[in-house]
Amino acid sequence: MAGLATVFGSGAMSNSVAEIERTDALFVIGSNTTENHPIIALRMKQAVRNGAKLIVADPRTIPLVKFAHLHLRHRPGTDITLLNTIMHVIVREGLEDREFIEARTTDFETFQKNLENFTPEYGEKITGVPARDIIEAARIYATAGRAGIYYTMGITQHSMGTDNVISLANLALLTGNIGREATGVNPLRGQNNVQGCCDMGCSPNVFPGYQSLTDPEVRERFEEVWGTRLPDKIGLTASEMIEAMLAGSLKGLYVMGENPAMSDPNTTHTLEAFRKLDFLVVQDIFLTETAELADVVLPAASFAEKDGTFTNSERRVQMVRKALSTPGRAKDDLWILGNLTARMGFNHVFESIRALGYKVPEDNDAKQTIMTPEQAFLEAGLLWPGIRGMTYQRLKNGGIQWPCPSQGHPGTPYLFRDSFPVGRPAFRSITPTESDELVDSDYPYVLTTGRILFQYHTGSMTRRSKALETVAPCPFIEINHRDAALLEILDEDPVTVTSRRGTISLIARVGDRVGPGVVFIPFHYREAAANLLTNNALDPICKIAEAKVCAVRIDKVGPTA
Ligand SMILES: Nc1nc2c(c(=O)[nH]1)N[C@H]1C(S)=C(S)[C@@H](COP(=O)(O)OP(=O)(O)OC[C@H]3O[C@@H](n4cnc5c(=O)[nH]c(N)nc54)[C@H](O)[C@@H]3O)O[C@H]1N2
Ligand SMILES: Nc1nc2c(c(=O)[nH]1)N[C@H]1C(S)=C(S)[C@@H](COP(=O)(O)OP(=O)(O)OC[C@H]3O[C@@H](n4cnc5c(=O)[nH]c(N)nc54)[C@H](O)[C@@H]3O)O[C@H]1N2
Ligand SMILES: [Mo]
Repeated sequence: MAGLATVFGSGAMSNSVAEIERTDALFVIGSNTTENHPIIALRMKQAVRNGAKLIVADPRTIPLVKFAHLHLRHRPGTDITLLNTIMHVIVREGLEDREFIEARTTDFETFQKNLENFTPEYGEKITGVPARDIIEAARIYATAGRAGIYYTMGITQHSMGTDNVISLANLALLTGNIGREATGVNPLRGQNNVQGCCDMGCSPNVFPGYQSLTDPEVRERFEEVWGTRLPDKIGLTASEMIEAMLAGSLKGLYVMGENPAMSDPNTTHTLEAFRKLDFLVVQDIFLTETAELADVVLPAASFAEKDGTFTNSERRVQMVRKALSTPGRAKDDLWILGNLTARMGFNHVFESIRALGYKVPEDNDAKQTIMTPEQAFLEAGLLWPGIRGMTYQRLKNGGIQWPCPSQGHPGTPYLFRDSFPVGRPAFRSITPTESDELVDSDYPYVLTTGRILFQYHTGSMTRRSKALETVAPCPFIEINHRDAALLEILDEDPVTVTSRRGTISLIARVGDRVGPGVVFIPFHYREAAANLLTNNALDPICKIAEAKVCAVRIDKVGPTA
């Protein structure tokens, strides 16, 4: 059975951002789009103005809810039950797309059978969403001509994150909402070039272009062009590296453009792992909390200070051009890596350039020791047909969406029109599992963490901006007014929040943004770092940490009434 996860393996949107305006129904789940993808949110609002129906499934009343026909405010960690229940209703009411199911999928019968117990009443009991709303959501999504799913970290950052994503794929396949314009399964990516990083093989199991490093033929091709032997064993994910550092099997680490000392869950555990390293290099544009721990810090250039390409959520490769000169002794990332590998005596650069048909200077030391961004891009195209048809010349006239296999190819706005890379994907029955840490009498609140509009992650960049600090200067916890009343906490009161892993102090924001029993803290603020509280339990398949659910206690600071 071809795994559904590999259907959407690149992590990119199946469809394009511009298509959002032409959908008939939008299902936004676990994505605070207005705050975290404001430009995409504008398209969603336009879709609603054009007559589309918007369903938001989120434990918090996020700003997008104002535009929604339906808000499913489920309990954090109950997405699978919610989705299975929606699919139960679709099948019960005969709203599934039989033609699509027969032509393009397999294993529907077993799948359908396994949905039988997920009645709306059962769904309500587990998720807290009224049964009638679940029924309405099923009808809106399944009867729309074109329906798109948009999801982000509310879906993935769970110990069952992979199963959550597979459930969304099931939903799209069930209704034939994939492989057509303005439909699809669309993860809105996070960092500005995270898609480009994945495309270029920044995952432990693949080379550039999602080509498996355990496939000997693939490996041979890369070895030939790169002129070196390559490992045939899958490496560690970033989250697994922490455990390997603690175990002493990983002794050296090179961190580039990441600040794990603040962004990884369970900070105390993370810092303990970092202290065990023999050697740490950090390459960043600022001196971060992680850089403070490093043996060597390599100052890098920011996006505005270099040439190259960035790839966005919709697989669009776009050129960036150097607009500012680099401050101090900072150098761009490619320059640093090129020089580092050159000093290690490695000149694969010239092997691959030769393979591209470039004339390689005889005295390559003197003439050119490192690759230019354009050469690196050409080399990537040599090894990955998905971008082979793109050149800097073409990209100068605007971005192009992969796959773009040849010079005359216009690029691909949406995927899977005629087929899936895995052939006919199988429906996969997903049994709900519980979050790793559940509430109890000692830690009675579910903490979910995330972002706000005015700050970016660990704040290494945004907290240097006076304007942003004026608008969003300090950490806070969102708490429902009913819980606040029980705890005798008023809006703006200082509180402490404690989990099994740590304690932080911050102010309370009392209201109705979260439901009773749930609290939210943004993870941007080092003075009350949310990751001191979070759980480092991992999804067993993709190894993402459960940043979206852990159990906490809240205490009022100062004299109680
Ligand atoms: N301003 C700003 N924009 C950003 C970023 C930033 O730091 N600041 N970061 C960028 C990056 S790298 C990323 S990955 C994206 C992240 O973008 P988002 O995923 O939109 O951001 P989050 O705030 O992490 O959480 C998303 C939503 O998940 C909901 N949620 C919590 N628990 C659950 C659950 O169990 N189920 C469901 N369905 N929903 C749940 C939260 O209430 C929240 O509304 O944003 C990108 N954009
Ligand atoms: N509790 C909790 N924790 C989370 C999450 C959550 O929702 N809740 N979300 C998780 C997610 S989705 C993400 S993406 C991570 C983000 O976690 P990180 O990636 O660790 O956070 P950032 O603060 O974005 O760090 C990026 C660093 O890159 C540097 N940088 C910027 N541009 C360049 C460049 O061109 N070159 C180099 N070398 N460096 C550069 C910045 O200065 C910054 O220090 O956090 C994760 N952690
Ligand atoms: Mo992210």
